[in-house]
Amino acid sequence: MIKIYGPKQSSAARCMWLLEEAGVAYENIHVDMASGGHKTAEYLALNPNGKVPTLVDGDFVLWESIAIMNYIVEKYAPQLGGSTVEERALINQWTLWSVIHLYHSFSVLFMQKWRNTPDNDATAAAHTEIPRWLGILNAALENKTYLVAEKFTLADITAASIVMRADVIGISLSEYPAITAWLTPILSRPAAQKVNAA
Ligand SMILES: N[C@@H](CCC(=O)N[C@@H](CS)C(=O)NCC(=O)O)C(=O)O
Repeated sequence: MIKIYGPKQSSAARCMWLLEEAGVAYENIHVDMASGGHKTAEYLALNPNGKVPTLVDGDFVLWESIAIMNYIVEKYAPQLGGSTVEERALINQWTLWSVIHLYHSFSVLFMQKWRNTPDNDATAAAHTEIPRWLGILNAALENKTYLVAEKFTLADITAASIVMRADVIGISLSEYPAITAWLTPILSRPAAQKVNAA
């Protein structure tokens, strides 16, 4: 059975959400990040970055959440990966954008919670960047139900898995009506509820 290492409150959540959507059985392996479980020799042997998530599928080991999600889509849920070259390219565009820009800025604010001394420059930069990223996402979602090709895809899971944490970092989505109109039904999907509500 597939194993996903990492807590549901981390980037591992989007991999598990996708597995739930795909109807693939998996085991979530607890990694106690508070006590450095992601920095142990045993874990570093799987993922030398000391970050979560990591997927183990039999003898196959894979890290980086987007690589993991692409693997799951290709192997188990091709319907979530787009049906034309253009759809797949746009899905790739939004998944990469989500982790490179959106996740990066969100994670800066997350990390401040754990720092003894806040990094004021990084915090200020994130507060400048996040409205820009959310503005781009909001514009892309105007009059649309989903990000790509008017169907639910990997792109929606990836972007939503990050945006849904806005309240945790004190960011209001009230100025982004197209985002909230998209996010609310997506987070109500049974697969999302199973992972994110826990
Ligand atoms: N690009 C990586 C980012 C992974 C990442 O930053 N994971 C965080 C949790 S959401 C982590 O493990 N942080 C612990 C650390 O950096 O020490 C991915 O998408 O898999």
